[in-house]
Amino acid sequence: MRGLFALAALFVAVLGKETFEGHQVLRITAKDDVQLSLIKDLEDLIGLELDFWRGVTDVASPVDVRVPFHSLQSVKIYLETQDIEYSIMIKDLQAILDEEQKEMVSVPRFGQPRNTDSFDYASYHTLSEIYSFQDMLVAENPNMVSKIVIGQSYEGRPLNVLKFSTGGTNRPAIWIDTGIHSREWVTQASGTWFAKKIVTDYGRDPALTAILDNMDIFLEIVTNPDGFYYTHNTNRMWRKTRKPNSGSMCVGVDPNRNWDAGFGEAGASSSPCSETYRGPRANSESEVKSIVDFVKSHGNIKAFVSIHSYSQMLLYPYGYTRTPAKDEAELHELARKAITDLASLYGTRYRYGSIITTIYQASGGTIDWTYEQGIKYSYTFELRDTGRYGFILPANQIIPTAEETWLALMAIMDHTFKNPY
Ligand code: 0X9
Ligand code: ZN
Repeated sequence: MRGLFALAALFVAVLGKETFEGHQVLRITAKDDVQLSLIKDLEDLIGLELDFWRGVTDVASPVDVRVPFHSLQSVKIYLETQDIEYSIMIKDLQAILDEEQKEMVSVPRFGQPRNTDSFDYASYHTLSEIYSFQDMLVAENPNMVSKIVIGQSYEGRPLNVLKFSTGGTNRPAIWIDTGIHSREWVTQASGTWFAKKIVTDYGRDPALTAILDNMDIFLEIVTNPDGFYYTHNTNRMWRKTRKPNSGSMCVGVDPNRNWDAGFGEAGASSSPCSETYRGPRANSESEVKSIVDFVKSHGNIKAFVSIHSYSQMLLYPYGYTRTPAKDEAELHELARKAITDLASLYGTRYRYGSIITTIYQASGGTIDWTYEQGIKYSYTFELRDTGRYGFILPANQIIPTAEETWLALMAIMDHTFKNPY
């Protein structure tokens, strides 16, 4: 069995892209704690090569799992024998990936866009396209936008952050990042749209104008560039960083388990082959450490928003502990306002609350660390959808997703601006 996987990996290395022919995404619903732990047992069966898109939590929340073709029969028989309910969310993953690829190449492009007005916001883009988008935006708006390189990825790519500023020195600031999990493509696409929205709305939207006259905004669109490059060229389903793990054939660390907040506690894996591998130590990933250094040296960040997909949730700390955040009441109320604004556009419904009570226990997560650094308005989004397409959200949902999310971001930024601390 092992040899077979190694051979398959070698094939991919030589021939290019991994395919997901016959892979299905199953939604599994436990009806009691016994069934829940039976589902949990599946996580440890490495040979099945399961990929949990939505992890095992409690009886109330279903589990979404990508099952490779070679494991489908065993998994289905296992579930059926234990009388565990499941449905098929995605019948053939490769079919929707083919659709995604077709959209990326079929959209008429008149060569590369020459400016950010002709950039196609309704399509997914490669790493180099997003990098050149960032440079165009800076060139077009030299008085407002600059590019800061906060570090390098493991493979040596620049970690670019766009700074939106109308002046001042070390003004109070808002941080937004997208794409820390590389396969969550709607997040990098939304980040690109947000960047354009900020320069367009400044001077037009009074609320944003007031914010930018007093605060800076930092936006890291491609927070995990190695992973993102890999999703385009080798494995669309890649989530982690691309740093090799010593003593293991498995590559990468979950950059949302690598932060120094509850690091190593329950809610992350110590196994390098796991999708939620926490890494050898906190901040072992330069993609994480670079943000940590930036946040510390800046010292005046007042809101920190880390954007993921999917599930449609707006979450605040904590993820690693059930102890409520000391600002829980205010964070909860602001989340309610933000998701109400979000829903006003297309009716998209979000759940909200602390990470541990709303999604699942996750240790070493970004916003637990930022909150413990004293950044009160620490939030994380899980954008569209709720599982119909999961991480493969069709490109025609990019703009609606970005538009509605922007309303929630504005609510958070506006509150931060009006409630200095
Ligand atoms: O498991 C995670 O890291 C998050 N879900 S995802 O599907 N995007 O991987 C949930 C953890 C909650 N924290 C954040 N959303 N940051
Ligand atoms: Zn994520």
